[in-house]
Amino acid sequence: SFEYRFSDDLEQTADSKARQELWFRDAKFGAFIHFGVYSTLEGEYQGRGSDFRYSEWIQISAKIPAKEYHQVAAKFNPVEFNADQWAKTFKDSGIRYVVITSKHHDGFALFKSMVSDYNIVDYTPFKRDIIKELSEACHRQGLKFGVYYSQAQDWDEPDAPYLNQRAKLSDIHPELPADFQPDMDRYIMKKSLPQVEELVKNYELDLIWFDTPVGMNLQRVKLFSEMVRKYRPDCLINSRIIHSGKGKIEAQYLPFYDYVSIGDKEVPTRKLPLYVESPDSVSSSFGYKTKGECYYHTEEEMLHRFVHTVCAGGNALINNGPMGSGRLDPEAVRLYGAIGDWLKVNGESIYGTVRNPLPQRPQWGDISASKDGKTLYLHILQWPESGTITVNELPSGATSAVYLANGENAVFAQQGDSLEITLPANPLNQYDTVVKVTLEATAD
Ligand code: FUL
Repeated sequence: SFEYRFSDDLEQTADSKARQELWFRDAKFGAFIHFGVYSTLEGEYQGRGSDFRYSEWIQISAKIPAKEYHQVAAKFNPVEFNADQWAKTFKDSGIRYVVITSKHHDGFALFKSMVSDYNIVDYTPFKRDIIKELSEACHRQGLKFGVYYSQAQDWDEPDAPYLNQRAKLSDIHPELPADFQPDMDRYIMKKSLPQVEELVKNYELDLIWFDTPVGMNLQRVKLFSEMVRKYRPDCLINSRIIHSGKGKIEAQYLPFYDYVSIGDKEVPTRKLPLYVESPDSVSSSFGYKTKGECYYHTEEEMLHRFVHTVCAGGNALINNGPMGSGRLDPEAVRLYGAIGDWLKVNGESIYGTVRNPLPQRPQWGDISASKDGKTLYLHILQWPESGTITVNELPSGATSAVYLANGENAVFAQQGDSLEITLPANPLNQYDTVVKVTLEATAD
């Protein structure tokens, strides 16, 4: 059913609208990357922690004291990391932008930082700046590049807000005095704001992806947003600078970010007041996970989630978790490849499209449309036993219907504002057969 999760009457401010650059709206397909110290643990530490679905949370799920986690970090050596090969793999799969964890909640930075030596260059035998190499490689491939940065949660810093139920602050920092009083502003001024400054100054960012805004308020949001705008005015900012991904969007914060990241692995099913991106993943985790429960989507599920997201008017930022060695997860590469193969034939029904302009989502699949509203792309996701599909409440008559898979005309008949297409016996694509319907007049 079509539900509006966010209040429907919100107006975008002119300011935020101006920054929602076309590249982002047209791109539709992004690669999210969760990579860090946790990638080497694969979801388990000394027999603990694998019951939690996100492997990047291992420090909390296995209650690893910061001192011990540092020892794991000091051995992080992803020698198989190859930025050009990563970027090429993404590009070949039809991906248009990349967002990688520059610092996740564990506090470890994948870039050279003068602010804290707890970073890949200063703290590990690897010594190479992964963010720099990947930014350059992505831009060489014509991909947009962004970083995830956990601005509020930082388990390495006792001053950062700490709300985790699986481990107490004293499990992670047993050295703290019993009367320790955390001071979030001290953490922000000492580490997270200066690191964001380093990122926006040094890495040619097209996008910054904040996350888990515990303790954030208007004053803190302003600090981060203004820092980004000052050095990189065209760099897009996501809503998790203040909004967790669930619940109402508050108008007072709209000037400080550019688009909405909805909940983890949530597929949007309705219209939203701002441009939307869905943070999805090829598996039930974001970081690479082999221990405990972890499932991967099938190719069909992955492609259907992607298509529904685009037809609801959003981008799919689909995550892969590279292995601790620096190699991409072959399962992720395979799933990206399946989407990529489909996009090679059906890409015009995705890139640069807008959401389904009709009042309903059909039973057999979903609908995307060209910007001028004159072309509808019918995505047949469930091949109907009846051998026909119907589209109702069309704004005008159809002049042609063509299968993108083979360029052949589809057999169609019209009655009133309904269009019926008689399908061949078998799907032309096993996951999504697309019919391109051209209308006489614009839908609005
Ligand atoms: C969440 C984080 O806590 C997860 O680890 C992951 O990064 C996801 C995309 O956002 O809120």
